Amino acid sequence: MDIKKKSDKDKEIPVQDFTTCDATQQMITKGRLDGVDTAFDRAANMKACPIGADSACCKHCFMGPCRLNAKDPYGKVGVCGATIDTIMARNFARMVASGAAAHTDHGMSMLDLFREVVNGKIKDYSIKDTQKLEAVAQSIGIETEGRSAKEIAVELYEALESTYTAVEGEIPFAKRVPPKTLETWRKHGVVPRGAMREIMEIMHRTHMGVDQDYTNITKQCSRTALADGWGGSMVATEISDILFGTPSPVSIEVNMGVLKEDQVNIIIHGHEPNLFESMIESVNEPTFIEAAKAAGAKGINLAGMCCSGAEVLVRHGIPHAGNFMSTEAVLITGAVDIMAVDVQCIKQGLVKVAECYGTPLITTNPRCRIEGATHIEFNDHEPKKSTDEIVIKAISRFKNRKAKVQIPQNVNIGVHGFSHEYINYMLGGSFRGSYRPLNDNIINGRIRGVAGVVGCTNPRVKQDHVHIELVKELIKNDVLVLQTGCSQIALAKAGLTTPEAAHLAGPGLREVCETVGMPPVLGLGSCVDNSRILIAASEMVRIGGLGDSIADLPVAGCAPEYMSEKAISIGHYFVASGVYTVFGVTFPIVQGTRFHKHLFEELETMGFGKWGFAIEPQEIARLMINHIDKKRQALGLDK
Ligand code: XCC
Ligand code: SF4
Repeated sequence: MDIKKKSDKDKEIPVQDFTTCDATQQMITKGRLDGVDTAFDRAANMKACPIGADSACCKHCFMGPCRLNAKDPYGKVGVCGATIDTIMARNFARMVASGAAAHTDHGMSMLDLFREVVNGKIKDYSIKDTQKLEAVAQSIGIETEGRSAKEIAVELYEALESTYTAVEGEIPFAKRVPPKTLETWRKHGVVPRGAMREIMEIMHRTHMGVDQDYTNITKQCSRTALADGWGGSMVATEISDILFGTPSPVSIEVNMGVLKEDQVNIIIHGHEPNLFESMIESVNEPTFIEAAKAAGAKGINLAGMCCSGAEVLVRHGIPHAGNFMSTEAVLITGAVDIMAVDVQCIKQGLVKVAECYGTPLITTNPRCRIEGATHIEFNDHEPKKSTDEIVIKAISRFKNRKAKVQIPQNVNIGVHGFSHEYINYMLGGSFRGSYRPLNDNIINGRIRGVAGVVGCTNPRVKQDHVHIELVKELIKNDVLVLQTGCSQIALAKAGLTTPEAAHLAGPGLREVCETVGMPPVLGLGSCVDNSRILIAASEMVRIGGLGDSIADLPVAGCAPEYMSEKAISIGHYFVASGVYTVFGVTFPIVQGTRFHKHLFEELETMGFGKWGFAIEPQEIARLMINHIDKKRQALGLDK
């Protein structure tokens, strides 16, 4: 085992300051004894660069890099003359481009798979949900009456391909946007064409010496982010539902206690559901179950982490071992017999931790190889080939387990899988349900408004703490909370995704939850499933009584512990769609600048949503609730 020498400078922070997750605390403590450090320790020992944190530097050309002074932002310009506003807007635009690229590329992989399934070249997957296929097709004007699933699917594939490739016009899912919202987008020229075109244009415009008007750059940010939310992410969600099934509520075990000492434990971590779906098949092969037993195990135990986990948690009820800041911690248990990853949010630091405990770390995607990890490429055309090989490796690691195993016994049970279709059904009480009861409950004030609380965990703030305290405060104030991604797992571990958690809600929300039998906190899935929130918002507009556009709704969004560029893209597509969106931790901007004013105030006056920023959960809740109340007032709901 590789023992790390602590230098005097390394501060040993109490684990309670790192995370509120008890299991993760236990494992960081164990890791310290084993000489293993994690991103928590590294964050504590590496101060964030203050200039970068303010986005006050530019390295877009080699006359620089240029550093401006956040304390006197207009005192200086870059060598080329770029102002602080240009520099920050360009940096922001490239974050949006990267985040949008991640989601749209993920969506494109799903679409590639869909194409090969539809044309019969892939047989290991099939169309599982034809009802959803028809609904998605109809939503973009494809005729479904009297046609076979195959005919509809072929046409749907062709239409959705333009989400990526359209050089002009509007992406197909623009047809789902409430008319008034779409009108605002058209007026400002931000309706996206294909994502490839938008991302290419953003990279061009942020090159040295091109777009040097922060408002114009922001427009391209909006257009690109919308190509993510209403484009790539939405395609990822809808196609995954069609291929793997639309989620409906299931009771699920979450937390590190889902690992089993006497079983072969396999963890899948990353984002794209195809790997996981194939792994589910592999671990259920009788021959492998026999082999595991022959190796002395009681069986094979499959669990997910991060968004890969969130995808199958909502579709198949597969247990979830933890969110982003627990991925190193889970390896410290010594109980993980293999961790297989695909793309996004996979810390390079996992290699070292995995090595310490003799856990094979397997990369599977050609787009994501990691030095020191073993690569077993996953291919949609023969998916089982790689997942079978991974299972065999896991069994052999179980047989030869050398690391001392210590599994935290924490397990929490929650109900997840509230696709927007299901919310419709649940509230309407029939398959031809509707959002009418939700709107009615908002209008009559039982529900004050709806909040989306989403996104990552980040070692710069105490893991899960901001998510949990924020959500508690929101529901206490009768705000219904919708969740995705790592945030949803934080609340699941805190026990708030159960119907019983209704007792923590304010009287109005509690009554609604108790009547319907639903939790006050609804888990919708992974981060691409934020598109489900967009659809839910559009439905609320369509049903009526809450204004004509998404910007009129008494709703707000938040990513209180975000860390990724994807979160910036998500945040910006919510803003561009009309939602007030508050981010925590840090915001890459110099406060008090014109670009700051543009994002945090002016966008709203143009008919969009706007950005907000606060670190403390109580303060974030106050901002969100104030906004919800402002919208209620404007709708004349509270006299
Ligand atoms: Fe990654 Fe999606 Fe963030 Fe979690 S929430 S840390 S992006 S896994 Ni999406
Ligand atoms: Fe400096 Fe301008 Fe070059 Fe940026 S583009 S590094 S501000 S000279």
